[in-house]
Amino acid sequence: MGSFPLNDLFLPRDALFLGFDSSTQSLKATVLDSNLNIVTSQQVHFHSELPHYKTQDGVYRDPSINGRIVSPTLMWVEALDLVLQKLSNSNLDFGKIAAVSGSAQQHGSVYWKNGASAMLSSLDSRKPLVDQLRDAFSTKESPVWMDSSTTAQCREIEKAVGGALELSKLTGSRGYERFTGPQIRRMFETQPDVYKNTERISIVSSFMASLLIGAYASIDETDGAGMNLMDIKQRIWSKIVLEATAPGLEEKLGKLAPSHAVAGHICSYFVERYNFNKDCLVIQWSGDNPNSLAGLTLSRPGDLVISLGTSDVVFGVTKDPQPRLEGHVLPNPVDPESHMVMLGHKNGSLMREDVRNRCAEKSWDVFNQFLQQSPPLNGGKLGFYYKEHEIHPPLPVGFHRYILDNFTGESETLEGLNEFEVQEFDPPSEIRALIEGQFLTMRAYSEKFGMPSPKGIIATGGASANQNILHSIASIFGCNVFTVQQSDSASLGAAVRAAHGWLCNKNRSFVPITCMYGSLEKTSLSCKLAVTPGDQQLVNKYSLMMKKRMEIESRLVQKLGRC
Ligand code: ADP
Ligand code: XUL
Repeated sequence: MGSFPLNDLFLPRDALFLGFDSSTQSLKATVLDSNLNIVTSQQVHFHSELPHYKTQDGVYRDPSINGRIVSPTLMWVEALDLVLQKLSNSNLDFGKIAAVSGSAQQHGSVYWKNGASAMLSSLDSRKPLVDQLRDAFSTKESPVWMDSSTTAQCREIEKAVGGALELSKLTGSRGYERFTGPQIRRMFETQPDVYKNTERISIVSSFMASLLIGAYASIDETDGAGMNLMDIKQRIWSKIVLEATAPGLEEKLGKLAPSHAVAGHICSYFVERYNFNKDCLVIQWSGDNPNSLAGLTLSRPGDLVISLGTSDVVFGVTKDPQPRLEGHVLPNPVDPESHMVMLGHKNGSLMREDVRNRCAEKSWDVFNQFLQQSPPLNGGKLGFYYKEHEIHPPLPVGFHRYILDNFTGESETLEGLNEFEVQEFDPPSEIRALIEGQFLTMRAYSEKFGMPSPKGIIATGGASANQNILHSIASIFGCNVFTVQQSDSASLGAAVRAAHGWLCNKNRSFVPITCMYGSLEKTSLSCKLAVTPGDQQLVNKYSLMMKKRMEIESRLVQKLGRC
């Protein structure tokens, strides 16, 4: 465990640790005490509480450019003051906060205009941030993870480095449309003046940290792995990929930093406006999925996390990462010895909301009643539902419904199992086809990516509040499903990382995160069993259905696929 003075490694008794999550639909904040128990939490929902930005669920979908999806950068700035104001109204003693960190939606990028660092370093605490940073960006619209307009750039970058697998071996992922490198290349190609007028490119995590320290924060090595730009082995920018992406890029990106490092002290704006202590540390921010991993104390080998936020994501930890054509390898933000393996699906909660609104009177209760009414395996009804271009599988917007002829799930092979396409299902079948489809696909891709058959799954994110969805996950993956006290594990994990970064700083070198835990059951990080898998026969039947689904999917990809 290293040679550090264990006796000194305690979090100060009355210290607090603040974690944010700047996600697609909201900015959330969670405060932990030094026993890692939640003291308070707050959030700002972009769509309803900042309506003047006119976003739909936090984003703009550009009707004139296929797949272009952006968010207004200033909305994130305004949300920061608003959530701090809410925390202040709840009588939080900001003076006790020893360290702050944060999570952010991964991959999204912010373009700071030439001269913006001067604005950032001279913030006046009497005026809101948003009024002082209106002119700080060379484009007001930040491309976000939902964007899929960069297929050409992905292929160009892959080609320049020797192919998709080569890019994956170098950076942890092949070229993905939402990753920041292809996004930057597209900016350089389609808006060269914006690129030229940019002195610094942040990703959403380093952007929010920059606001807090009043200077440009480094990109952390974990979120940096979501850019298709970082050499995953050496954790430095990869020269060959930088060159394949855009000229003069290294200078605009700044340096990388480990996730546990201090980004800086909180700047005077926050000290004067909210009474933060001037010694409060800002620990490097990271991506929402990596920080969820920190908040969920994923330690048992073979456990997986399924995050059900705007996106559906599955991830786990490995000591032996093998970058492939599908999925992502990222550094583990709380353990330099291991990596995180991750797979994302774009059509998560917003797709479920669409089907709920169309088939279930816009009510989760009705949605759940229909899910209970329809039998597991759905009488052989299978659906593919994409309201956005999907990542896994690479299929465009569209819905496809099939019925498997006389499907019982009893046979061992796919022989003689035929399907026919239909135009619609009744509402209960539609809802079950959506839910089973989402998690059969997730299981199939996680197996393809070499993730182990999970011994247990921790479910998190907004939709993990739904027991019926968790039931389907347990039956399809064939294991227990656990939940945590707070479905927002990203801001919780950020607060944990704030405490961990504070300890590492005190120790002057990395400290294993387990040193902080004590008895996990007594903290807000403990998991509880939510559902069990049911009978093994059903799991086997789902395995057969999954194989059939993948066969149909591969035909769909051949016919309609983008990659
Ligand atoms: P993000 O962090 O990506 O902004 P969240 O983790 O906050 O997203 O999750 C928000 C989503 O949670 C909403 O879009 C909503 O569809 C989903 N959600 C909330 N409650 C339920 C529920 N009871 N059943 C299913 N989904 C739910
Ligand atoms: C992960 C991804 C999404 C965003 C959503 O690769 O694109 O999960 O992080 O916040």
